[in-house]
Amino acid sequence: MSDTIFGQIASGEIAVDLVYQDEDVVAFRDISPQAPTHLLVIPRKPIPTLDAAGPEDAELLGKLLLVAAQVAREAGIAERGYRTVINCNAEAGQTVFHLHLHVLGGRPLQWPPG
Ligand code: IU
Repeated sequence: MSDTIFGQIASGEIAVDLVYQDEDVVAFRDISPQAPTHLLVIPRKPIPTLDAAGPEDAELLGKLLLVAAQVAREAGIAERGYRTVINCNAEAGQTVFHLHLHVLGGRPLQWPPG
C-alpha cells in the first residue's frame, strides 16, 4: 500500500521523469518547477514529514542529502549554486505528506524565502 502520490512514485506505480533511483531513494523533476532546475528527492520509505523521522532514519536522511548533491551536480547547477528545501508541515507549505527534499537552481535565489 502506498501512502501518497509520492509513495506511488517511489513504488513505481506512477511513472515520472526520474533522474535517479536506488533501493532507498528516488529523484525526479517537480511537476510545477519553481526554478529552471527543480528536482525532488524522496525516500522510498513513507516518512510523512521531517518531524516524523527518527534516529532509525539517520542514514537514510544522510543519503537524501548526498543524492541531492549528486543530482544537482548532474543537472549542472552545483557550481553556480542551488538550494535544498524541506517544507515541514502545513505552515511551511508542505502539501505532500511523504518526506521530500527540493533541489532548486539555475537562477539567482532570493533570501529570506517567503
Ligand atoms: P511541498 O514541499 O509539499 O509543498 O512540495 C510538493 C511538491 O511536489 C510541489 O513542488 C509540487 O509541484 C510537487 N508535485 C509533483 O512534482 N508531482 C505531483 O504529482 C504533485 C506534486 I501532487
